[in-house]
Amino acid sequence: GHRGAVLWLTGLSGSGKSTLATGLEYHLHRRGIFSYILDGDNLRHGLCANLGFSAEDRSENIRRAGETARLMAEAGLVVICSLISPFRADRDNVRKICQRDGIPFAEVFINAPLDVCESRDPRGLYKKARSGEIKEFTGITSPYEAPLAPELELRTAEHTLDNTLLDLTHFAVDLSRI
Ligand code: GGZ
Repeated sequence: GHRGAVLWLTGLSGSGKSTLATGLEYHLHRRGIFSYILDGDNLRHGLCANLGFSAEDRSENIRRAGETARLMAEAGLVVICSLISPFRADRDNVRKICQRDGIPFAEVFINAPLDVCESRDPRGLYKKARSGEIKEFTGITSPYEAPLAPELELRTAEHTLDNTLLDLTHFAVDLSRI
């Protein structure tokens, strides 16, 4: 068996959060651990559909994702949150919300240099941010506050996906171990 927990993946667009979240879900499932992914891009089509990318809206986005994660973790799931979550104060707030209820919480810094993320540019968003077509884009025209003391840091530009995924999976298994 395992207990509910919240893994909070934070990092730039293109840093590898969604890829790692999907891979982690697969590996946890193979070990009989029930998980669920809360992805920023996904939530913004439903629960957070009325939110944009101003600092205020991002904070509210993180608050809603965090409260949802807490509820799902209370139900026993390992919740994998994949959001840029650029502000320290917002991430600290989610940590408090979870820890207040005795839910294991871990901030996981998906760390890749901006130039690497920008060269990946899977959806062409960095290009649009550079041309001014997208405003307030994280890393270009909106800040990203890197975690100061994350429980785990993964440097995705320096390691293979398989190795990073193994590290993340072992960490998640430990966090949810009863
Ligand atoms: C950052 C943006 C923006 C702006 C659209 N800034 O990498 P993606 O494309 O596929 O996923 C990103 C997603 C970010 O949503 P989050 O909810 O994770 O952001 S936050 O935690 O800051 O609230 C990105 C896309 O939306 N996207 N416009 N201006 N990312």
